[in-house]
Amino acid sequence: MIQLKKQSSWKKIRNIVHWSPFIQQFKKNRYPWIQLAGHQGNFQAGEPGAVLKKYDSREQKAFDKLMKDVLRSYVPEYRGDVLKNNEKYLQLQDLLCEFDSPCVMDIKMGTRTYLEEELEKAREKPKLRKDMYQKMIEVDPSAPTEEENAQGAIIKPRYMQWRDEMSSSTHLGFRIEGIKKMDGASSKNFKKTKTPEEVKEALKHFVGTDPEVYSRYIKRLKAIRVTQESSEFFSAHEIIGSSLLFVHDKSKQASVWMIDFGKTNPLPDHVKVNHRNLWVEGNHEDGYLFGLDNLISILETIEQELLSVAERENSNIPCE
Ligand code: I3P
Repeated sequence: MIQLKKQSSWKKIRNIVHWSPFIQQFKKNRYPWIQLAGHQGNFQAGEPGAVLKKYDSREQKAFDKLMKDVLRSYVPEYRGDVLKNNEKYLQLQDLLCEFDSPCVMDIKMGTRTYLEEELEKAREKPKLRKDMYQKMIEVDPSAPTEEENAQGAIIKPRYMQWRDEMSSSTHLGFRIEGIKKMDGASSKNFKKTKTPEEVKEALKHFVGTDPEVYSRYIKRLKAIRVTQESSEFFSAHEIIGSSLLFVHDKSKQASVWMIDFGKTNPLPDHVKVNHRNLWVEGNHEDGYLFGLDNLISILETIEQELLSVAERENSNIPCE
């Protein structure tokens, strides 16, 4: 493990950062790094061009394998572990540093966001969560059962299943977790963004109206999909709660990476998944590729609509 060197004065200055739930800004706002989803407080500024993510042994193992897999170019580079203030971190490539005022979107992939082992654990030892009950009634006060209302608490799998069902996860195999626009405004208000139409509107809000940016995103997503289909890592893991991070900027640079492997588990020896089949407990299917197929198809629909509008405008045919 690398032990971080004593800080230089430059690093000290750099580390005097402003923390907010979603935005950490330094270098006079020129180098924003945003945590759109996931656990707050999990990240720290790293060496230039790197971020530090709180160590998690499952995620570390996944990154270790990914660095030797065909998917390597589609995930942030893993640069080993570091100790900072007695806390262990994974040092990861900062995906945003090449962009100028980037727009960022986090899309959580899959038809479910809990591992099969979480269900087993909850059955053996059910643990009531007041915070999850609160989060549930904030979105839908009518969602809890009478019993849950009386307890003022729910168990985690119940919350996670409700969350997947309320959003587009269960039906489309992905959901928008957060969006940060160029001006810095960020939103995580997508818990009820569920139908293809609603998702389409949110994607349009994020990408805008330039077909070229859609085309770059679609190209990259297709490259990710074809690589996943041939990846040893991808075929040997249940990939839960993992996201695709979308980044573009005003120069029309646009790219996507796979991130967040804290709930990516090696499959038991005898189990095979294709990431598209329906999940039934025991088959470990995660619906990742089912979601990616849907996501690509929605982006292609938007791109086609924009291209037809442009064509009509160019040929001066009046709109219907
Ligand atoms: C959280 C979200 C996270 C989950 C977290 C939930 O709900 O589902 O994925 O962490 O569980 O609270 P929400 O997005 O509605 O805020 P894990 O994926 O790590 O389980 P937690 O509170 O137990 O960390």
